[in-house]
Amino acid sequence: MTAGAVPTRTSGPTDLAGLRRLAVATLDANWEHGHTVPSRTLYPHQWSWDSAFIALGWAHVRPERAWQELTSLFRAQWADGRVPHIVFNPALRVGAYFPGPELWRSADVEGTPTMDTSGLVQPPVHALAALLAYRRAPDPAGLAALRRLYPALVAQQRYLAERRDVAGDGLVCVVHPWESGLDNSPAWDEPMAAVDADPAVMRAYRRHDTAHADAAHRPTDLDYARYLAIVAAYRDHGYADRDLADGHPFLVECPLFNAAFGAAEHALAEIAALTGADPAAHRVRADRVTEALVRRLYDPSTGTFQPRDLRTDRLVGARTVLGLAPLILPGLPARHVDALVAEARSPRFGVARWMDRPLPTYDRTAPDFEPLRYWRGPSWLNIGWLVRRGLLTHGRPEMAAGLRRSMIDLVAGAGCHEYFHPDTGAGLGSPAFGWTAALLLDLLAD
Ligand code: 9WN
Repeated sequence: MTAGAVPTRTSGPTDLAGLRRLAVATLDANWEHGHTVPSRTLYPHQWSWDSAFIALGWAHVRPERAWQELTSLFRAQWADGRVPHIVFNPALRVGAYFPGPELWRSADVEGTPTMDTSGLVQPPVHALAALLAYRRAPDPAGLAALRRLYPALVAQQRYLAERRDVAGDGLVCVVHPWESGLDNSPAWDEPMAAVDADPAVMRAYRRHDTAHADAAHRPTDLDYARYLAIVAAYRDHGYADRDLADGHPFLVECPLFNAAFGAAEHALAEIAALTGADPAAHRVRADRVTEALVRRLYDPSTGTFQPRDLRTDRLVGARTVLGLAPLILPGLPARHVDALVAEARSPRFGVARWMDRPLPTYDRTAPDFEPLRYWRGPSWLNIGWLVRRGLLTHGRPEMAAGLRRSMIDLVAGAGCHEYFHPDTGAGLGSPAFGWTAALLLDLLAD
């Protein structure tokens, strides 16, 4: 089936079988010889954390594709263990996405794979996705795939622990907002304000995203000028990670990224147990990450987790949904769980047994809340999925059920959109988005 043949919505909110068909058709239409594109128009290559969520979706309908998805991503892993955030499809024309391989120049770096990639990473949700995919489809082929993936997943964690612990505090530092996955979140406004860049440089480039999505729903030209300046700084040091603290323009410890980093160790412990390896060291590391998150990123004055800007050594002020992500850690102390549950319930995020509006990505009471602009307000299914998982982990089934219902209603009302208006539920961004379809399948199966 072609992308154009996929219906964008179903006949009604209670048509669960129709929703499932829509999700499967969306994934099928985005399947591309061994991996799934997030979107045929906006993101026609392979993206790292998208592939993890998408693999979990495939596990419900075609488990062999779940394993192909993760295997193809890890084929692009660098010798140092990093899993690049974009793996470029060589069959696509130059300019199919901006910034393309000509900006990243991965082939100039030693230890990179034969295919072109970016040099950044994304939240390491892959071990968790692999474990959950196996639980959804626990057959011998899945177990064999887990066994094959395990060393690569361990190397991914080792890269982050050894090369990205810039502050030496046990947490991973992201070197670009794109690494957070929530590119233009208000969480990055303070650290980004210090990045020197002129929006006029964008006149020399053709942005691909604004040809396919409303510019008012996307990051600004000033954001992009800064994104490019940070990429150039990292690339021109050979993506080497040495001396980052001495001058790299963006260095931030993100609560969601580090929650995923810790959750990956928990998942690896279970994968190790399933495949006959030793889980003990993973459990120790998971506990250490949890302890470091609490010590370094929890802000008792707001009762939530905040990113730390390593260039000022201060927590950023904006209260975003990133702060709720540590709920996915089973070892989070009860006091911090209670604080995050209160934050989730507050008018800022509105999670409840019966939700009147979907979960936003930013404090909806903030004066600079933007309901249409990407990660500055709109609702995204991957974030809701993670928060729901956290609520279930800590025994809050009613809030988790409310969140699940609200996410299903979003897709029932608007289709498998990339993101949704946090008041009206209107679909925004790409209309046939991979992880929305995949995570909907996962939610429907519960
Ligand atoms: C840059 C693919 C990716 C997601 C990110 C999302 C968006 C890219 C972009 O799309 O980022 O990596 O061009 O805006 O922010 O989370 O992985 O879906």
